[in-house]
Amino acid sequence: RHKFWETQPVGQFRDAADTSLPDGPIEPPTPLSEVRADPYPLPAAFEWHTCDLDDDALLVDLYSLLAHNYVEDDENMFRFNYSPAFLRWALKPPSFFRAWHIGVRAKESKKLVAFISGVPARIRARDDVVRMAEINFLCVHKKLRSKRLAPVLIREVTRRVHQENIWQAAYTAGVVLPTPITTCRYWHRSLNPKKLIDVGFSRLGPRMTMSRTVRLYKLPDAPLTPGFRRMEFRDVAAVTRLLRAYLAKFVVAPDFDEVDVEHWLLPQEDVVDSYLVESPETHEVTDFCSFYTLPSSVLNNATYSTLKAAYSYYNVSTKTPLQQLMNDALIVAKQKNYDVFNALDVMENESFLKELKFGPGDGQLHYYLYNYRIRNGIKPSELGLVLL
Ligand code: NHW
Ligand code: EN5
Repeated sequence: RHKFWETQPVGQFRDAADTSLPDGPIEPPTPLSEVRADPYPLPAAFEWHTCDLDDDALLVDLYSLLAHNYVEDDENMFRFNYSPAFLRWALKPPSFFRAWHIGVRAKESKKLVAFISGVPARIRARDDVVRMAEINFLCVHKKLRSKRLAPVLIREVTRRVHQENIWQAAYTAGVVLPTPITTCRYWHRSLNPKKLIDVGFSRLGPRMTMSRTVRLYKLPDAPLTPGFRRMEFRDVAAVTRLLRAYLAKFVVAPDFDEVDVEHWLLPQEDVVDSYLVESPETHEVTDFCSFYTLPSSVLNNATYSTLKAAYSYYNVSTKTPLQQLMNDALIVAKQKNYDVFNALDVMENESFLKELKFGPGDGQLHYYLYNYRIRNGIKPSELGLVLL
């Protein structure tokens, strides 16, 4: 059934019933001297190209490959449209490896036709903090599909990760592979319902008119919580403390330090946004919320070409109720002209989704670990990890 995945150190569907297998690495590391020294062979017309994301021309080539060939919804109405600035942010975190930004070009035209990437991360699974690669942006040009190029890209990124003495990885996909540690659902909160309906992202509910729908999703003009403000550089230490304490509650979560928080959570216009509540009395930072910006191209619509979507990222509440905090996040997203606010049912998100008028989407997101077994998997609410 899975000619490639059957050969890989991942939980196999046939082992699902075997409770004797322990949590942790599926196979031990091999000596670095035994890691294959040269790249896997590609079909003759293609060559590997390690990408330099500081090169604006390369970045635009990667942006275009993804803008035309990356993930679509099941009815091919929308396609993710990660911005160049977002890609640079996502692929150049602290201590990133340039060798993990792997392109495939046509030898003759030098056109970029496929890509896969990894970035380093420390991810905790139960009590075990593991150095991993987060694998993302696997893409093969539409004209080169179903030729078994994806397994070559995956083997090549695996080889380059192994060269750094890293033996585990985390990744997500909309498709089912052997074997998810958990399966999450996307939820969507309309901010601009008229546009969402016009482009076919959502539908007018039964017995609903457009004006009733617009009223249903109306939000206040400004955040309601006293002390709610945008995160600044001076907040990095306080946010790191809040986030570390919170993420400790989940079975699988990143192990963020201040350097990570500065990169992943300090606001960058139209890339990532973070807000916090600073107590007006004590000036203590008590709550935190964040979202990243990922527009989608609208395919085949005469009026609109893009949907501006915010995706819930990491949120921590210790004093302001999570629902109130997320309502303020919706308000700032609306102020900033986002059309929709998306969230997964991870962490404690279930506690506010229905109350804040999110509705379930038609997409799922499966989470995977490579070469790390978690017996029986976990629930979405036990997952403290959001990948971009
Ligand atoms: S998920 C988004 C993936 N990208 C897209 O969906 C974009 C649109 N689609 C495409 O570009 C986020 C192509 O359809 C792709 C497949 C390239 C997806 N993950 O070349 P063939 C990520 O980026 C398997 C993993 O003929 P294709 C996460 C499939 O099951 N495997 O197909 C990436 C089959 O294997 P099987 C996937 O359609 C994580 C084989 O590929 C997959 O031309 C990567 C068929 O290959 C997917 N999303 O190209 C794994 N989709 O065994 C990282 C299909 O079933 C693992 N396949 O026969 C860890 C590595 C690091 C380890 C370090 C220790
Ligand atoms: C990520 N790093 O399917 C890796 N999106 O629900 C790739 N549906 O936007 C992961 N089909 O439900 C890929 N509107 C997995 C996601 C791929 C993209 C995808 C789904 C997620 C999505 C929308 C549009 C569906 C269009 C037709 C959807 C309903 C919204 C409605 C709003 C009002 C309240 C009820 C729900």
